[in-house]
Amino acid sequence: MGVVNVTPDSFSDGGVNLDPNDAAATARRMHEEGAVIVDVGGESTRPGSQGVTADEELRRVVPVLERLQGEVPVSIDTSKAEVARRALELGAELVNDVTALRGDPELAGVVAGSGAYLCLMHMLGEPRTMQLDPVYDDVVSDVAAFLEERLAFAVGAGIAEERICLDPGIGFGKTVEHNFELIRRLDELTRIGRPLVIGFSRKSSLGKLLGDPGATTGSTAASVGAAVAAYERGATILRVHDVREHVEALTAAAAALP
Ligand code: HH2
Repeated sequence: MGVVNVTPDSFSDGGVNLDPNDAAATARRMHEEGAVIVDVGGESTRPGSQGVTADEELRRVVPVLERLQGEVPVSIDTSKAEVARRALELGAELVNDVTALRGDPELAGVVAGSGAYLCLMHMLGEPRTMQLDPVYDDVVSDVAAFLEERLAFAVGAGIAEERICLDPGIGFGKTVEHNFELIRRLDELTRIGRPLVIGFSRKSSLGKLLGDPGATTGSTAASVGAAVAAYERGATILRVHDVREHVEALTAAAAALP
C-alpha cells in the first residue's frame, strides 16, 4: 500500500503532494512500482496534529480521486463518513480509519452500505496527545483485545468480516519499545484471523532506534527492515512511502521464505 498524503503537514511527505496533479502522478508511479493500492489521505494524524474539517479534507482529496478513477486502486485514509462516502462514489475500494469506527458514528453505515473493504487501526488516545507517556498492561494483548472488539463492532454494524483488515497502529500512542514489541509478537495478532496492515514506514521510532532521541522521521532503509520483519511475522499489507524499495525487498524476502 503506497501512501499519498494530500496535506501541508504530514510528518514525512507534508506539502509534497498538495497539488492534485502531483498527488495523482505520485499515485500512478507507486502503482507502476508495484503498489497494489494507494492510500490517499487529506488529514495528518502525526503526533500533536489538530485535525481538519470535512470540507477541507474533501477539497484536498476529491481532485486527486477524480484523476485516479478507474486507473489506480485507491484506499481513502479518513475517519469521516462524508469524506468516505464521496471517495467511495469516486471509486475508492477500501476505507482506512485510524479511529477504528470510533470517530464518526455514521462511518460504519457508509462502509456497510457500500460493500467496501475496511481497515480498523488501534490508537491509544488521539493524535493531539497520544505520544504523551502511553501506558499499557501488556501492549500486545491490549491491542489484540481492542482489535477483536472493534472487529466484532464492525461485523455487528453489517460490514462483512471477510472485508476487514486490522492494524496495530505503529506510532499511535506507543513508545519505540511498544512498536517493536508489536512486530516481535505479531503472531498474537495474526491469530485473530484477519489480514494485518503494518505502517512502520518513516516513523520516528526508526530514527530513535538509530540513536536520535529527537527524531521525527526514520530512514527508508530502516523502514524496509521493519517491513520485512513484519512480513516474515505474518503482516499482509505494508503501508509505505517508498514503494520501489519495499517491493524489491519484500520480493526477495518472499523468495527466501520456507
Ligand atoms: N499511519 C499514518 C496514517 N494512517 N493508517 C494505517 N492503517 N496505519 C498506519 O500506520 C497509519 C495510517 C501516519 O503516517 P502518514 O500518513 O505518513 O502521516 P500523517 O498522518 O502525518 O499524514
